[in-house]
Amino acid sequence: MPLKIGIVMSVWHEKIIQALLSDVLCALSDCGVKKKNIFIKMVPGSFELPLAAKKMVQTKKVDAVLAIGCLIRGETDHYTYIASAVSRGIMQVGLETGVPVLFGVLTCTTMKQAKERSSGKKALGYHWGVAAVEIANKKK
Ligand code: DLZ
Repeated sequence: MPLKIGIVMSVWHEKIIQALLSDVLCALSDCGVKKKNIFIKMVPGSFELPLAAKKMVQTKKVDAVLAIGCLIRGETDHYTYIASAVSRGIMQVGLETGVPVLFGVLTCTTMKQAKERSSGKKALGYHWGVAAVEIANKKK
């Protein structure tokens, strides 16, 4: 059976997210995952990623889900609450469902850091795509 990969992604910091997604899709293609087996769902912000990941597992029967988001620290504690809730939530979905959910959420202090990690030498999207396929294959 071919691998089915779910992607849930936030619309906050859209350019960063699109750059990450582009590299993820490139990696999935290089790993032989067909477009028809990639399911993408957008959510308003990173806080909504865990629930979207859970729904993706339940409705699309995917072999792995990659949650993509970008959090940038602001002046208040808001970032800390969201980053903590999202990381725990994503892990919890994986533990509850048995389907791997990968943490593709940038947690940055500045926009410069986010740009560096979404495109260029330090970009993480391609790595996340390959990791999704590796862990999905292990699960199978
Ligand atoms: C509200 C908010 C803020 C301030 N910053 C970010 C961010 O940097 N990255 C992100 O993905 N989402 C942010 N959000 C939105 C929250 O994740 C969430 O969508 C709202 O609090 C509604 O639940």
